[in-house]
Amino acid sequence: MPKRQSLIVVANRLPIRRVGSGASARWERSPGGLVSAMEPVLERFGGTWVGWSGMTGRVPRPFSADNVRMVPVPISRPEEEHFYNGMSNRTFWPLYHDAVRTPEFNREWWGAYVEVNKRFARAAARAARRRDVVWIHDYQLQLVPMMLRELKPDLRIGFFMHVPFPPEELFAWLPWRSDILRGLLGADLVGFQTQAAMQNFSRLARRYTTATGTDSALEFEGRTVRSGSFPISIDFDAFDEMARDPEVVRDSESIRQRLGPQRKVVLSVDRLDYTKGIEHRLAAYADLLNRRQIAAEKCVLVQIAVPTRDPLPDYTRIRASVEHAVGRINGEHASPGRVAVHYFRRTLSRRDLVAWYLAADVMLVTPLRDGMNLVAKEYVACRTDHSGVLVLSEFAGAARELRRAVLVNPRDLDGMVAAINVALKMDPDEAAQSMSLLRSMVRRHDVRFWAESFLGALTE
Ligand code: ADQ
Repeated sequence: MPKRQSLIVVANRLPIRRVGSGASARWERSPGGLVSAMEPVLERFGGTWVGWSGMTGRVPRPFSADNVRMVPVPISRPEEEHFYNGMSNRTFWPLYHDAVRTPEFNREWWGAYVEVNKRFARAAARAARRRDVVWIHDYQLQLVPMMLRELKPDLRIGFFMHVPFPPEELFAWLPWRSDILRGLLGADLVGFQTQAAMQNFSRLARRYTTATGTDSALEFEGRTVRSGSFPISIDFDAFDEMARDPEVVRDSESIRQRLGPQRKVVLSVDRLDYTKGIEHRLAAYADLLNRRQIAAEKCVLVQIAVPTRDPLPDYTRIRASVEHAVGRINGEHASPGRVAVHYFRRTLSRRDLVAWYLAADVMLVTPLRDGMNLVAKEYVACRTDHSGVLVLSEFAGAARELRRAVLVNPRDLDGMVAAINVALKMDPDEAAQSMSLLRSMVRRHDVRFWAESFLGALTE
């Protein structure tokens, strides 16, 4: 990116969050893939981050933290309900994930979505100087590109969609489909995780707006809008290095000791979200135990789940259903001091997460649909000795790149059972060969590569 321009990141959430209260209140880096992805870019170029603080009370004035200027955008309590819990999480999230839950369409939510997107666009316009580069992120802010262009036509505007972009059969359900496409077409470059998502977008734009052109370059209202696939990734070196830290290695050995040193360890790590296929995975594991293809004495499944979007009914239901399934499996297969499935509902530190990745012989990443899935890449980066087998859903964006994983259709119970069996019994040399190829793939295409490819394409 040329030196004179600075970068403005616009995302639903700021990369920091307020913790503690009263005199001890302070800002802390918030966890998550987007923050890790953008951190190295902003550190290098400096810049501004426009986002919501996650609180609905009074909003702090813009301030600086770690070479980044933070611009908090206010969101009221009713807007949190309509824009965030409603339109973002009960309309777009399920619709863009193959409608695995029925999306709800509500005019009031839409009204709040338009208002909040306007506020983000105005905040970005105020923060940007002539010809700055603005990078807008994700499904909560799809109207911002065009709103911002109308306020400041001289900016370079990029948009990246972290979640899938659905085919016409699903997208056409949306009462505001043309508005969303027009919003996205305000960008100079629209990036997606996969080629398929990019093609869905371009076809829909030609069908529901006046755009013409090819999948990668559309003509719209006298401008060229490019689109492309830019698979997001992780900071490979940071995970690799942490996995070699002697203390982390000791922690992982201690985990294995406590689980039973002779047992194979099968691990899953997800947000407790209905798109992640946790129930299907537990059903497959239960089937293996019921049919005595594995025994709880020899093998243990560990499911680590981060609480997420707690007040929403679909999330309360998935939690109850996962907890019911875990209880049922343990009721039938646990023995004193030895459970068949461990379930931890909590957020772990990066170090603890890496210790778990190191402890796992088999990693099950089996979402029903996922834009990319960073957990799969993190596991690979932590397997410094090239051991371990990744079982990966065909419906995660990551499956386009991680072709040497054991690929599986999470809805195919027999296929899941077979895949877990293959992973548990894989010859160590074959596993090492696959892991080595997976590692070089993620090492080459790390998060810096992702950010630089996108920004390079945006500013060329
Ligand atoms: P998510 O749906 O959140 O991201 P994912 O890509 O797997 O899914 O990222 C989850 C992140 O949370 C990972 O970095 C993981 O380490 C972390 N995490 C998971 N469980 C944890 C736990 N118990 N404790 C601590 N950390 C935990 C969305 C899209 C994805 C896309 C990303 C980035 O849904 O498809 O890959 O954005 O674009």
